[in-house]
Amino acid sequence: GAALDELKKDTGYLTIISRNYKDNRSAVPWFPRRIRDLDRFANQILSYGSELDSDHPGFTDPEYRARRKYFADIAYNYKHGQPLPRVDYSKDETATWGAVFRKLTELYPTHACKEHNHVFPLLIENCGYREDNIPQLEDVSNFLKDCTGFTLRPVAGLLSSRDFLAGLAFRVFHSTQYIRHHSRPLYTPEPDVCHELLGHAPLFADPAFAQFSQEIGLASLGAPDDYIERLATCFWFTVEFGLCRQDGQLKAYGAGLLSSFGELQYCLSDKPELRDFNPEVTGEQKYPITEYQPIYFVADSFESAKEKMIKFAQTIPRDFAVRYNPYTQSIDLLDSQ
Ligand code: HBI
Ligand code: FE
Repeated sequence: GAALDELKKDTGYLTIISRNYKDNRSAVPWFPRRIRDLDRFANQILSYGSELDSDHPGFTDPEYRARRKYFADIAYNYKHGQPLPRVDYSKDETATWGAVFRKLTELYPTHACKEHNHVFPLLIENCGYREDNIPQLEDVSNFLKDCTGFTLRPVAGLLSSRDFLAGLAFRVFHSTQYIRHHSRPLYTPEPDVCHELLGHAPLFADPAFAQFSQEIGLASLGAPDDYIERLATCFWFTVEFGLCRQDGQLKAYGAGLLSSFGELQYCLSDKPELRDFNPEVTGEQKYPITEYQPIYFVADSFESAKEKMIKFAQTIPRDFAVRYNPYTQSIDLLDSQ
């Protein structure tokens, strides 16, 4: 169609498809084609990390707000290829991490999936995961790169679903670097370094999980808004709140569960409703964001979840297909019909 002709007219990798696709139904929404295109997301933050809501635990703490500004500025200025800035965390910040680390590591042996339990000792050994130390994003990113090619990028605040998912197509995970307010160590209304490093990072070291995550990202590139919504919902019920069955037992693999002492216990109790993961159905499910999930979706394996995601991606209306080229770290476009 016309959109594909537009794509082909572009010389090589420097494609800019359409920035105002909302006014033009046949246009393809812009998406990053090269890994350094992700630098553009830094100034498209929905809410900058230092702007706190009035009910945020750190709202009235000027020191905390200044600290949040410091982290937001690091991320805002970060460019692809640079080392991730190392941060000296304060005594208070490290104590907050310690409280979270101590509680969660009590539960992992019984509640976390086997992949998480396999990787966690490696993070202790290689990346400074300890009760008295907040690991540096740079060390975790380098470790993940060796395992699966995943890397971390600092992010200054909340990205749109479209931008956040696009990063995954390049095996890039946008990570916060600040920590929650010390007044409520087991509560955070937003992602923080505990959520990213205890919840997300371990699974990105697993090859099958990394592939599954990248498939969600690839499916999102140039997809219409209603499909971005479905993919973001699939992301929510897998990468954030997914359960899996392993040796006949239910285990948690979602980062929202692996970083919440309360919900990690609740999700494996008899209270929530369980359904099988299936992108067609899961992608339509409504969910609360401020309370424990009433419904969880269960995957048989990351391999099978990945296969289902690839099949689902083929139902997305796009007149081109995408391939990640790891040699150039860029997206190749293919005629799909
Ligand atoms: N942005 N920085 C950041 N971190 C997230 O975890 C995140 C996001 N934007 C959207 C999002 N998560 C999800 O809710 C899905 O929409 C993908
Ligand atoms: Fe998350």
